[in-house]
Amino acid sequence: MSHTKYHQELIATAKAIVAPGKGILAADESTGTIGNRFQKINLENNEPNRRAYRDLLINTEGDINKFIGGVILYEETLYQKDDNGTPFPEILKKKGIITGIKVDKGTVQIPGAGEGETATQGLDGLADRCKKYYEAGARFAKWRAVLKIDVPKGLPSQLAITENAHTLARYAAICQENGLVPIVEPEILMDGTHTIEDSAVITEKVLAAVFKALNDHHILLEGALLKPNMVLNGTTNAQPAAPERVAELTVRTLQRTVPPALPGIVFLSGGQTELEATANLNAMNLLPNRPWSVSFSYGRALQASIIATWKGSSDNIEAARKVYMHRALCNSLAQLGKYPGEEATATNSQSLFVANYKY
Ligand code: 5MM
Repeated sequence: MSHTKYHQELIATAKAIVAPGKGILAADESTGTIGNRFQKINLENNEPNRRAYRDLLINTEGDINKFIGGVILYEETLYQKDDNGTPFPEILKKKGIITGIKVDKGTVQIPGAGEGETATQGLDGLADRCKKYYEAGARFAKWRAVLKIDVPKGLPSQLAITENAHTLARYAAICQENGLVPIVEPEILMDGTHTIEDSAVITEKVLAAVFKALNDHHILLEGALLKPNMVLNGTTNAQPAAPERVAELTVRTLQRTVPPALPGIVFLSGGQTELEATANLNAMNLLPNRPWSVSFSYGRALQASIIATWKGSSDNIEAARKVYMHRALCNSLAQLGKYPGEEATATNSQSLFVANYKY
């Protein structure tokens, strides 16, 4: 990229987020999405409850900053404060955790494309919003594009791939111009009857298009991160593939498409269980030829058991924080290829581990 005044800062920020043992907590659920999560614990989706939940995560003490390099927030959370009146980004900064912000405005059907094929909105006014978010303490951003696989119908269509690659690149350029490291998230949904081999072919095609667009738009790869899906069996195809197979096909796909200039690949979990997401990440980090940090940016796979433990009650905050610490530690070890399983992790760290807990 031609040189924005943030050139060196972007490179340093991207590198710090994915430093050894670190990944990202994606806590940027929009109001509707967090409502779906709260519904599972019968909790009303209102501003005080959303603030209380984000406070639980952000005000977790101790070693959390050794495992979590960045937290992605939703706009509402970026401007909220804890009970002492300290803005959330300031709390994260004190802990050495970098604040991120979701900047997309959701998806809409692409007219003329396949059924359910979407474009992501939010480019209008994005530069101004990035400037405001930077002032509020954000140093990286996230934009989610969504693609779906339907092999008999030929989806994703070329139109959906081209549109989403282009929009991701436009978003990334605007972020870098304004000091935010862009996380580029082309999520190919795991729903469907496709095989893991189909997923590999399509993920390779999509990532190749995304990196061509990033190059066309002069993106500074050293100051950006990729948030892809893992290569998996479709959810209605079969049982989940073994971690070794997921790792083999996912790492092969990345080797074929992602330049070594990119500092980090931070996977989304996409509906995998917490344990699957950790085991698959660990298996990838046991393979050779990974020029990038291979890490996590999990939403559901970090938070499902935290929310289930919290249940919306202040009595459960400490227990929920221990669950957060445990999952973050497991994923941190997986990022290093040193995850020994749930129980051994808990024993070694004396962290809270609920035997037979159903993740
Ligand atoms: C945490 O959820 C993020 C925002 O979702 P909505 O736009 O639907 O509110 C989402 O982009 C998330 O960061 C990624 O999908 C990864 O989360 P998962 O749960 O797949 O790890």
